[in-house]
Amino acid sequence: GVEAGTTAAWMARHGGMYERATRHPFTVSIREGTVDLATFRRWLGQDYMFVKEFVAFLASVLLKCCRQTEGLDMEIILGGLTSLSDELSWFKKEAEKWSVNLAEVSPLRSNTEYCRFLQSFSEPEISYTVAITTFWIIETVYQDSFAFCIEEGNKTLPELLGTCQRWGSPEFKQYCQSLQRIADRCLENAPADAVRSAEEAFLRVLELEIGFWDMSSSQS
Ligand code: HMH
Repeated sequence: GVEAGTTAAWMARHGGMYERATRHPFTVSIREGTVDLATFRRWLGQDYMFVKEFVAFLASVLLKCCRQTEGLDMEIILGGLTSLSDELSWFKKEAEKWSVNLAEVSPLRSNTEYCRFLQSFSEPEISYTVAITTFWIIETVYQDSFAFCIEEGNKTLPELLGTCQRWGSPEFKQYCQSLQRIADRCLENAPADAVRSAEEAFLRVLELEIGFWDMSSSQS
């Protein structure tokens, strides 16, 4: 199963970093019902910008998939693109609900840094293995973070439950697990240097996710 793979070994080896990304004070404050709503609005505007760049990233993952592998991966990635399309509509609706003017949002530094990292995947030299592993961990950080906000004992505000369910739902978890199986299969068959690059990208994502949460919750 999923548990025996390379990605699970990384999550164990880098457990501290993974925990910092998925149990960040910002998302924990959502779960505790103490989140500052100005902070939530800032996250919403910044994440909308991020997701637009994430679409372009996923297009590059899809392209590498088509060039490098056979099998059912393509359908799962296409499903991912469809769900990002829904996500963009969701952001627009949610922004209206929270009176966030998306046209006026400009990216903060950590967001720009993360987007630059995503853009680097358009280079054909970056392998499908590294790209799909990166995609998996990006989605998984959100899945794990927001699932915690709707787990037993949460005091999440009712008006934030929709956001948490978007990424915290059992369906989204299953989707992340199917990405994990693809990543593990690729990693099993990849040369050692590709595995090393994928692990570096995994750690870089955790770092960038922590920076993204920090950026959203900092008062400056
Ligand atoms: C910063 N990471 C960030 N935003 C997202 N929307 C996701 C991951 C997952 O979709």
